[in-house]
Amino acid sequence: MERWTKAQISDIYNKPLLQLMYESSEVYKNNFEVGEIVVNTLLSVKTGGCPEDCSYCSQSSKYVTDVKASRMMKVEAVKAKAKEAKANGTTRFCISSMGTRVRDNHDFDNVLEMVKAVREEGLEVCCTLGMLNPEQAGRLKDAGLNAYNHNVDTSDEYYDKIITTRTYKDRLETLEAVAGSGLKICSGGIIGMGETDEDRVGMLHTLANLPAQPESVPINCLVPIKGTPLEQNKRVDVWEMLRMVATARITMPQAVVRISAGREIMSLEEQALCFMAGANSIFAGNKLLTTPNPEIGTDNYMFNLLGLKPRPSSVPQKSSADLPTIA
Ligand code: DTB
Repeated sequence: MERWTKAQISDIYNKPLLQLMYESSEVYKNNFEVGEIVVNTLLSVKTGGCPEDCSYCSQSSKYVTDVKASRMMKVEAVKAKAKEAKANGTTRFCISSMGTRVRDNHDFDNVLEMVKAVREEGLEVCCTLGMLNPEQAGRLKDAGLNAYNHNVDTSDEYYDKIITTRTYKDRLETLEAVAGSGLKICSGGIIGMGETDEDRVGMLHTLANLPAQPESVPINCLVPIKGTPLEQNKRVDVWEMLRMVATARITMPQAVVRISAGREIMSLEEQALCFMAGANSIFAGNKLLTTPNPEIGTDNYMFNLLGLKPRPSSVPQKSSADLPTIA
C-alpha cells in the first residue's frame, strides 16, 4: 500500500506555487521548531578515481575533470576538521568516500575509526560510502553512526540516462540494508540533470514511499562540472527548487529537508523562500565534496538576519561549553 500515489504527488507538485508554499510551510510549522536548522558539514575523505560513471560527478574516473584523486585521509586529520566544524555551529558531520561499494578492507576500518572520533567530538555522524551490505551497515551502527546517505538521485525511469554502472534497484537494496541495521536513512537527489517534472515527481514518489521514510532528504541543484557529460546544463532556478522543497516537505512531513548543492549561487532571499517552504537544513563550510559552498561568515550573517539557529546535536556533549553557537 503506497503512502502517496504518483498522481497525488504530481497534484501537489503542480499546485500554484505560492499556494503550494503556504501549504508546505504549515506542514513545516506543525512538525518542527521554526527557524531551527540542522547544520551539516561534509568532508570528502577519499576523493576521485571513482569507477562509477555518474554523469554529474567530478570524481568519476570516466571523465577528465579538475579533481585530483587523493588517498584516504588520516583519522587525526578528519578529527581536526570535525572540531573546526563544531566550532562553526555544525551538529552533524558527513563523511564521504568515493567508490562503488564499501569493501571490508583497511579503508573501511579507517572510516569506522573516523566515525568514533567524530562522535567523541559530540557531533552526530553520517557516512556516504556507496553501496553496502547489512553486515557493513551493522558495523557502522556499532561505531556510533547516526545516518547513512545513499541518494536515489532521480526517478527510476531516468536513472539509466545518468548512471549506467549500477541500477536503481542497487540503490534501493542499499537503503534496505541501511534501514535493516537501525541506521537512519539520508536519501535525496539532484535536479537540473535534464530530467522532466515527471521524473522529479518520480524521485519524490520513491523517497516518500520507502518502507521507512528518510530522516533526511538532501535536494541538490546540479552544479555543472567541466569535463562531465552535464557540464553544459543550465542552472536550476529557485522556483523549481521551491517546488521540490515544498513537495518533499508535504510528502515527508518529519524529514529534515536540506538545500544542498547549488546553494552557493542562491541569494539570501532565495534561501529564505526555501526555509519558508519547509527546508530546514544546510551544508555549512566553504566546500562541499569538490565544489564551493557559502562561506561560514555569509551563513552566520544569514542566520542572524533570518533568526535561524543550529539544531543542537543529539550526541552527548563533553561539556556545556561545547554547545553550538553562531560564531
Ligand atoms: C548530497 O545529496 N549532496 C552532497 C552530499 N549528499 C554527499 C554532495 C554534494 C556534491 C556537490 C558537488 C561536489 O561538491 O562535488
